[in-house]
Amino acid sequence: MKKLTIILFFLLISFSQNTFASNCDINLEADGMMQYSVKNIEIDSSCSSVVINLKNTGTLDVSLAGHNIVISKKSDFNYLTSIVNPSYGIETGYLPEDSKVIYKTKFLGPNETLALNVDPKKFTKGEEYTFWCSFLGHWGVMNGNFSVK
Ligand SMILES: [Cu+2]
Repeated sequence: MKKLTIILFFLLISFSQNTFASNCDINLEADGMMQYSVKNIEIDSSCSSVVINLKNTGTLDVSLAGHNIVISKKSDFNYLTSIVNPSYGIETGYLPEDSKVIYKTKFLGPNETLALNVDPKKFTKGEEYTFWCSFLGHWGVMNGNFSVK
């Protein structure tokens, strides 16, 4: 009986860890049709950090159709898209340093991946955020809702 209790205890522990991980570990794909695989990202404020794993599943070279992820307030989206400029380069996501950018990554080419570490404490519950791709011509369709619960 004691053995069974111990086994059940470890099953419970591993189950709760799996449940926890799914909230703190998000897989996001960006494809050749300028689509993200996920349109809504809700992170859990109980995660000490959240990892967003981004993969470009498209086939076009990064200079023709790179994909990345930028996270900002929805209310800053129009301003930030207006300052996108390729002269800033692939590594910067065509964006300068700006306090309205909460997170941004470089552009990925075909089959490239990256892991973005996100601190839930940088976000306010109830505020509307958006994640989007800052490649020219992409953010009109490549965007989704981002929130913290
Ligand atoms: Cu893109």
